[in-house]
Amino acid sequence: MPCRREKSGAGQMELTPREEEILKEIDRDRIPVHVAMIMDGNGRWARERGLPRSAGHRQGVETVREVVRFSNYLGIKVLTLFAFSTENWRRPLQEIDFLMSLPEQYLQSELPELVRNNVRVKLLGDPERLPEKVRRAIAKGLEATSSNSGMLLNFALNYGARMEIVRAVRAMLRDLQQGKLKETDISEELFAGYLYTAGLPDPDLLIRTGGEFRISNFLLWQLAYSELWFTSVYWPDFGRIHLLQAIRDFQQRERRFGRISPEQR
Ligand code: V07
Repeated sequence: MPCRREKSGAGQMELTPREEEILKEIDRDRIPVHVAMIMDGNGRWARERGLPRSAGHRQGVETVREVVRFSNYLGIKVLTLFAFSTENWRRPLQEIDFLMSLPEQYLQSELPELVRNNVRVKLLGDPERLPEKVRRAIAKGLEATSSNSGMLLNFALNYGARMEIVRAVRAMLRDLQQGKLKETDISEELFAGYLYTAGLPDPDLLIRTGGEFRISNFLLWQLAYSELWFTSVYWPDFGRIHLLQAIRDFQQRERRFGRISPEQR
């Protein structure tokens, strides 16, 4: 019996012949479980068109919509998007204001579809510094999708990996002092449980758009064994075809997690 793929809740999707071509080279049973993305190049995309940076960010949200839909369709279980770093507060105030309007905008238009498609939304990062209206919009999104069991959509917002690690150390020390754990309990697994990503599998694949070859303080602990995929394509131009290429390349790589390959043995 042919295997039908609608369980993820994404339903049908019309693919272009080029997309179909790449999809045929992909093993649908080996889709990366967790994909993380650094969505870079929005400002340059705008500048090259003589547009304000905000136009790049707005177009970037369109890409988020499309990527979320398509990831769900492909059966990715966890999608983690780096939306705003702890370093981004150094940007001009006007740009920050605009960026801070995007979570609400996105959730306002997408929440019904996210709910329908069984997607669960989560925040990675410190909500404390976020404006009240952003916190409220996100709380509503979390609440409305909290019982969903399909794809988990993580937005890293006011996120920095070193800060995440420091925060985890503090929380662990607190538990140590309160006698909830002892020094010999400390292990990689225990420590991972204090991170924002507690309970989630590490990313199998990190995609960075925009032509830079850096990790930029994103998921430092969690990316230890991830496959990294870089493209010069700007985030607003990133599309289904690129995600398909990334997954195809991912499947052609040999993941060893520090072991030697069998033919070397
Ligand atoms: C932002 C669009 C994508 C390109 C990168 C910068 C601009 C979606 C969100 C978002 C965040 C939280 C949430 C729902 C949506 C977002 C910011 C910037 C700050 F719960 N896109 N996007 N947030 N950009």
